[in-house]
Amino acid sequence: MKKICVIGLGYIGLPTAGVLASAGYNVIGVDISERIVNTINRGEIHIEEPGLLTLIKAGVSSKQLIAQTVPTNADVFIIAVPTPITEEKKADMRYVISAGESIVPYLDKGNLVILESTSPPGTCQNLLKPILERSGLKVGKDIYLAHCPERVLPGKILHELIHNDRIIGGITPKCAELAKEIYSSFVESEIFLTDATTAEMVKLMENTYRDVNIALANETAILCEKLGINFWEVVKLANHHPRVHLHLAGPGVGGHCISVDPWFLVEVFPAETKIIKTARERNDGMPLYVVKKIETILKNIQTPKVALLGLAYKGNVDDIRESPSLHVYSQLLLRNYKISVHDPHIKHHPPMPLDTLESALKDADCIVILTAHDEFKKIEPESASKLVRTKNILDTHNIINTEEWEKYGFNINILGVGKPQN
Ligand code: SAJ
Repeated sequence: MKKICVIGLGYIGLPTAGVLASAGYNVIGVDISERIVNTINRGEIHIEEPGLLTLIKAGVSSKQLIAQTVPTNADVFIIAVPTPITEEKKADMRYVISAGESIVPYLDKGNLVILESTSPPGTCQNLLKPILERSGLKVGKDIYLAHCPERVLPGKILHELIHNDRIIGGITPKCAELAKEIYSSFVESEIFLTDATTAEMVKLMENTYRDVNIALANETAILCEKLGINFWEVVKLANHHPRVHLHLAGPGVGGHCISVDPWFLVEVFPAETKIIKTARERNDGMPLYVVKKIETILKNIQTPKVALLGLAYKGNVDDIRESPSLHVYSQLLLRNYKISVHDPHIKHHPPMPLDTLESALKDADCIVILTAHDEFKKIEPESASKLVRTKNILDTHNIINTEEWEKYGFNINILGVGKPQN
């Protein structure tokens, strides 16, 4: 069976290494972090994802999966490293470059290299191919290069890895065919082949589609507040139309994908990306919009304490990358509020102190739900009412039972719900 080296053992690399190991490949997982490598070799994991622990435990105990800090010779190299953005909103390709460079000494005739990391259009052709060819081997002739963008949803990664359709773009058709052989070992749905730049663009447009639609939802929520009507009712009713799918408003767009990927297009085509850029700015402005709402709620309270519920960027995950909660937190700090933060999915996040639910709510003047964790839907308004100092709640995801909270005397504020105008 072929040997596969997976470079980068994060949210995508680790589950991919796990499913490849369970498909029978000899998988070498490579990560620059010794802590991560040691964790995996103990049969443990460093991220929260349903089903992942069992998968990795099985891979490690059957010796199909071994982690190490440096690459090694293999038949296939899969690069799954982060592609963040810089302060200037440019794609930071340092990790892709160093991953590419790190495998050059191990490349051999017939090897296949697959880039999974989401990347600006042209990355395989113009960035990775020249790096790999430093080995003296020609892409498309001696070695093969394809882009197979990951498209899985955190929280559902294992299911989606197996059941989502995959797009594979090769530098040449043969590159794509060879990559398909690998993914066919675990993908149960369709695999579509194309060229590398098209695959890069497909991935970027999927997330841009979502970002633009979320921006539209956030803008609609703001309009509804001004109109004194309920955004959530507007969405429900509009979505009865067969060709309309309004998205949901929230405190902003987080995660390593949707809030990042559209910038890759803006960077390459600054003059043409008008809608994409405006949408990005609308979503990036939402944390401040939420902070302004908190300010209004607390305007008559001396030295107010705000209880922020949810640090993760979305419900039921422990991922805080680009989380709108971090922006809300730092904006509140600037305003000298007392702040407590509770997130049942995150144990610690230095230097920010995390509280238990009880200590977060204790003496709070406003509870702010920032993440749609299931746990927050179950908070008892009765016990909350006994802990807080002032009974204010702001729900940015419309997840609470407003009648119940009202019953216990709370002043209810829901993002997107305006006060009726007479
Ligand atoms: N959000 C809204 N309103 C919505 C939907 C989402 O405000 O109607 C917010 C969420 O709260 C969150 C952010 O958007 O902050 C993104 O969450 P998400 O669940 O929509 O997406 P991600 O970033 O976790 O994963 C996305 C997925 N892409 C698409 O759905 C098109 C996933 O399939 C990709 O693999 C992933 O990006 C990626 O890696 O690119």
